[in-house]
Amino acid sequence: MRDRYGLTRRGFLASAAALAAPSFAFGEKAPRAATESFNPDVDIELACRRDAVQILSGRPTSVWRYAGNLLKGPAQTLTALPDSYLGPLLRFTKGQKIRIRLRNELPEKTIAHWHGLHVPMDADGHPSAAIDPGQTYVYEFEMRNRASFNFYHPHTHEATATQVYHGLAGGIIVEDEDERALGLPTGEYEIPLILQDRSFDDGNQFAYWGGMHRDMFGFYGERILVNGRADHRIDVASRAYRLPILNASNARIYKLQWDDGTPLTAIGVDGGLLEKPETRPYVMLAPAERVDLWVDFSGRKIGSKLVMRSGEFDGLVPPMAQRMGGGGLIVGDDYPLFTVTVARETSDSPKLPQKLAAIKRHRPEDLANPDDPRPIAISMGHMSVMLNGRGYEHDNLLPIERVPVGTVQLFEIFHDHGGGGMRMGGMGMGMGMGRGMGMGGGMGGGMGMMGMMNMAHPIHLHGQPFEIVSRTYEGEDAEAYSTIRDGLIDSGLKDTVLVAPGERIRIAKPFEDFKGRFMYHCHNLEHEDMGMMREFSVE
Ligand SMILES: [Cu+2]
Repeated sequence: MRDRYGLTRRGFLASAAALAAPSFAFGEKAPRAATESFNPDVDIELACRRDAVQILSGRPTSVWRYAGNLLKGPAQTLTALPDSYLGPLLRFTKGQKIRIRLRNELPEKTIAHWHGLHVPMDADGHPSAAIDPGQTYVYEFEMRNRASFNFYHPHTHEATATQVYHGLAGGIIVEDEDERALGLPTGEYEIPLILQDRSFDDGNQFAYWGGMHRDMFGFYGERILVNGRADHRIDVASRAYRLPILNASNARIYKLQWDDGTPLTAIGVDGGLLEKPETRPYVMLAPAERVDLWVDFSGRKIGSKLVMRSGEFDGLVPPMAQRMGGGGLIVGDDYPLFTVTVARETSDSPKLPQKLAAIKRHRPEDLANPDDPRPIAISMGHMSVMLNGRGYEHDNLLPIERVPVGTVQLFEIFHDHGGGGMRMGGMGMGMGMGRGMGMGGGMGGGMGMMGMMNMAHPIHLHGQPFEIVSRTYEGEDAEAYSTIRDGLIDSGLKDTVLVAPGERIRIAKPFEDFKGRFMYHCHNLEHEDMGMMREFSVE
């Protein structure tokens, strides 16, 4: 085990020896090439390469990054973020045929995943598709998603966390006609914000500290970076803005709130617009989750400032993990994220639409298994994190991981403190296991090792977004839960859901259009690399 993880950790150090060692037993095959019959509306080259950027004063920081080049398509397809290591903002339109040529100029294998997009398996960045240095992988797909804010990042087996950490990440905006018709703020009035945390060593280089604790609980950095910038500031006019926000941190969970107590108005989440705006005192944002905020600065004085903070919360991360990373920025404490200054006056502000979108809800009769949910059981043990009692293994499916194409499946995601690999394996994980597996008690405080290991996990399913059918709290620490509960937005379409200790969540997830292998995993990237990842075979 250690050797396997050790290989990955050395990877960023770019040793030729690491390259020579077989990293995983996938069959060698040529990377996917462009197909002549596919006539793209948009053709992009995306190189993964080393670079250096000025983040702090003094020495520049060495990074890995996506560098984009538009070969064909509208000029707005690629927007570079100024002075940032983050990849260009990709802007697509529903219905577009898209080709992306991913070129690996890094010293180790990589593959990119378009988080949130509903694409065929060979365009999804399955870990088995990872390409060697010098190779190019060609993705070709049609944009089926509705308007939404998505996330691209590596999905390299056992190296996702380090590759994202060193800079490989970017945002994807999908537009469609329904959303355009609403007249929401666009152009300079739409500001995507990508939140990450990083630690720096004395030489201004990214430090990936923490060893075994980091792998077990996730990496927590000491500085907040927004769009790759430290101490991020935004100048705005006195009018309404749209702020799509993505948490691209490896593990850190944010509780977004304005410093003056102004409530937050959410208009969208992972899978696009909500049916109507929702106002909350704060919004929880776990890794890979998105929230689309409507913020109206009308009536605010020129020169006035508003600070987005991450507010105090309890119960999501074990105390021993909260203080990791040198202690600069404790998870669940209150700290600033970015500052907005009202810099100029304007009177042409749009009005917030009271109806945003229609979301198709699945009725019980639409579900293939309304009375027998497929389990996604979360468990943590000593130096292991598992889903359904197993770690990651390509091509070794549990019966519940075989899904008929064209169906909508009910899942139940829960913390399984009673389950070790043996027990779950021994029970065979048959189709009828949805119930009775969760060990209802001991969810909240827990005891001993299991209590210490009790933490929240952002669970992500690839492919089409899902609907949250129910979220119930069965834990024993209602006080801790009350510090996050009002910030969970379950009304929209999601692809990642935060599962807090003590929670049991049911989701309805469609598997339409594409057969093949699609991942489900924890989006705490250290957990993902530790094996908290499985795959569905859609067949
Ligand atoms: Cu996790």
